[in-house]
Amino acid sequence: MGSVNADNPLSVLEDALKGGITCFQLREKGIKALQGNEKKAFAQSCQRLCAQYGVPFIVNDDVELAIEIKADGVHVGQDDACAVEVRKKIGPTKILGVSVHTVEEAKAAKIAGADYIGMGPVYATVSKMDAKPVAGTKMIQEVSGLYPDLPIMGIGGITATNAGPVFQAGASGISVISAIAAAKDVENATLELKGVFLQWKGKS
Ligand code: TZP
Ligand code: MG
Repeated sequence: MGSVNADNPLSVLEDALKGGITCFQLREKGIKALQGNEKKAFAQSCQRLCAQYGVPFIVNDDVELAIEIKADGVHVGQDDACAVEVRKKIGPTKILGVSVHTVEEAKAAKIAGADYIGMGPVYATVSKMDAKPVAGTKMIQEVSGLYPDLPIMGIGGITATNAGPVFQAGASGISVISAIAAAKDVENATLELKGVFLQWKGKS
């Protein structure tokens, strides 16, 4: 997570759940990433916590793990497994998220059966080393105009202070790492982000 809270990720997750996150995605990446059974055990700990709060638990990249532990869904990027194949593997009811950067990719994700698309990085990010160049909100605006029924999650450098334009461009939600995971008070930081979300989307 590249955060001051990285030593205790489960307590970060629990505080974020208390603060009101509505979805959690496990991104186990980097040189210290857990593998094999350790990764599975950690994933299941996160999954149990999410279940206690009634929050969907999604696995990034690792389709097989998601299927094995009966996660609520999977998120894949353009360089990961093909979204059409992932949809076939996980069946019609699990959540499928796909990262996209262009209108064409958004269209393909929709056709593949994506439940939502992730778009970014909206702003500069310190959490993804191989992130694409900063995209701003223009592409979100374009894609939300073309596919108004396809939920868009803005991602990349989003905070409570700069989230407004992301919603204004048509995003249904925001995905964050550092604004929550690196916060001194994780629950409060989450509440603050939730407040911005509710201001724009007006639901709980
Ligand atoms: N994809 C695009 S930017 C990003 C990902 C996974 C990282 C988002 O992290 P942060 O800390 O919210 O910028
Ligand atoms: Mg990926």
